[in-house]
Amino acid sequence: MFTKPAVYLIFGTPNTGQMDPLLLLEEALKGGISYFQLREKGPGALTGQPLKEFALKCQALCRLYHVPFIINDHVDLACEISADGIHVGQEDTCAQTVRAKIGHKMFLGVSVHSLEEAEHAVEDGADYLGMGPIYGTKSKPDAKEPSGVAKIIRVKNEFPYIPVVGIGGITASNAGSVWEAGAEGIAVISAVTEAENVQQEVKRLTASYRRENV
Ligand code: 3NM
Repeated sequence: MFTKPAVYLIFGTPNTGQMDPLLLLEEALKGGISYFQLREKGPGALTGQPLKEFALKCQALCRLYHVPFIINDHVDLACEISADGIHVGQEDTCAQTVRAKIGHKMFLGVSVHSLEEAEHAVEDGADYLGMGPIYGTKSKPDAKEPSGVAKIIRVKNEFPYIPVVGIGGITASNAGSVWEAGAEGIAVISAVTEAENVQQEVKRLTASYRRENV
């Protein structure tokens, strides 16, 4: 997994403003995203049956484009609908518990903010790490202080084989240093959800790896 350069899109219905979230997802899939994570959090987030129905629609779209579908935090839902992966943060269900529950049927991503958290996540069986926030972000009100790419470099030094995805305030214009730090992927919310042209923005994010302008 995580063939470089991976462009990993994250959103939930509270992130998509006026735009129909399924339309947004389809545009992003057409643009060539590598992964999609449904992160249904914050004011107005769907829960229960409406969340399940929405997740199933996202999953169906991702399958059409052969893009892995990952669910943030809702471990039971992810198991029930057989998502491709689960992503947990430090405040969510503990990674070790999730790994024990899902075995190796699904992949497991863990958000980390320090080398120590990365060490624990690897011990707990994470398949990849989300490391952030790299830059300032307005998409996560309780985000920690941005720390640039230094921590990615440290984690890649210690764990060269675990894929790392940078997150937090990443755009096509500032992604270059995240790739240079050794990240396999860049994870974004607002760069895509707030783009005027979603397909084009995904292409720009992908091209940032080769420092190309598209
Ligand atoms: N997790 P945007 S930062 C979901 O640091 C999330 O773990 C973060 O959104 C972390 O691309 C973040 O709009 C928000 O900045 C990313």
